[in-house]
Amino acid sequence: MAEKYIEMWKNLGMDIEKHNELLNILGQYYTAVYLSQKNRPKGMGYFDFVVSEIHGLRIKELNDSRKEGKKVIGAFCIYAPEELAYAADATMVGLCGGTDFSVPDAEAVLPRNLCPLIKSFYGFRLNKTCPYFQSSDLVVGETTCDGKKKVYELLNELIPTYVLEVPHKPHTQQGKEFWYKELEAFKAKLEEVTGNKITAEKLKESIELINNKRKALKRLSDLRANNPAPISGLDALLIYQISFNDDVKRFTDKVNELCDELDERVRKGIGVKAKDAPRLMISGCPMAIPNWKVHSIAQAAGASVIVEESCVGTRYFTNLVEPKSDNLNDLLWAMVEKYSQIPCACFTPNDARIKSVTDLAKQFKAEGVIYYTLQNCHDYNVEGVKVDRALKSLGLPMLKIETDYAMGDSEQIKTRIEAFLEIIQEKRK
Ligand code: BJ8
Repeated sequence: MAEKYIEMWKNLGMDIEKHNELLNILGQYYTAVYLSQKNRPKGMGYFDFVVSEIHGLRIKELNDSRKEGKKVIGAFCIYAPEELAYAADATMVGLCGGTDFSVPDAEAVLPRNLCPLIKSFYGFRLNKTCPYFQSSDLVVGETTCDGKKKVYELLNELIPTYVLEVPHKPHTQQGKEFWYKELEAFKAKLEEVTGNKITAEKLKESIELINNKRKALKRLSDLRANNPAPISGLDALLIYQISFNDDVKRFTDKVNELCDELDERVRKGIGVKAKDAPRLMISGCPMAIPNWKVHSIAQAAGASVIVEESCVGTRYFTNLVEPKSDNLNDLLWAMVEKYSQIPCACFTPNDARIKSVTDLAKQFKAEGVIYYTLQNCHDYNVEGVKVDRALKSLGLPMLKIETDYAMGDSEQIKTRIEAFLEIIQEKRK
């Protein structure tokens, strides 16, 4: 890929040498983790192609559209209201970092004991190896956890950063009214940046566009409840990750095509793991691309990963925006209702998440839950106490894994997951 896009990357101000280093590492990692899997659905071919062109063709598409006046908005959270961005005729892309490649650059500025997701994205902006960052006209942060909130102040020194204030009790009436005002303010910001007016008609269209994407992802997720699961956890995770960067309409069509193939697999009883493979749910912090660490270890240990209670997972697509009418006010209120149902651990109290974990465990017939928390993520780490209690009441074992993006603890995680799978096997007896 490198040669034909070098001019484009130079024009984006990227560090070409360092970026080549990154591409080499990612290419090898992807081949080892993904392309070595057996019995993958044919439909994964499209997503492999997207990954192979993730810094190439997709960036070219974004920059071609920028030449025609379309803006690119970068985001870090599923609370960033993408429907508004598309209604302003902009494109929204995910900027969360999922690799330790950029962490040392961030650590030259930031404290080391900070969440790796935050260090990773900030490092990417510093070292100029993320073409999505380099292509963004505006980035939108949000006041979820303290680490992100403070890093956005520093990020604003490097790229225009707009911060949405997210209510920490979003399900209350007061929280909803506050969020409505934030949506209005963000709408005005987008209109200013893009020069386009967000009309009711445009917003209705973009709500439908994004709802269709969420529906396709939910369809994919629901298919994994079958035994055997027709697609691996790794492949499903990859699709959820790509959902933040690919063209929305094309992506939705491709996910639905893949689901047609998976329907057929389910009818024929074709799976990627044996029917008696232990069924694991993963719950916790989001796994930004290319964070495939825990899934690949669990899969190699013999587990079938069947659902992710995560923002790169069910939290993103469980609810839709469902307006009561076509007027702008109702459309915005429908967005308020949808977004206030995302159970992020930053919120309090967050009983909806505990319920969601237990509901999903039942729906997917999970036999065990890996509670995944990134180092220094206090919100998910502490909330693990309540999740553990709720799972215990269902008689389900939970394994808590607190890790970062480095591979140094892989062996230790492997040993712990293998022991966990043995506990599940014992329970079956
Ligand atoms: S809605 S989960 S995407 S904030 S950055 S909280 S891992 S210490 S990402 Fe998130 Fe939105 Fe919530 Fe979802 Fe912890 Fe790290 Fe903070 Fe993180």
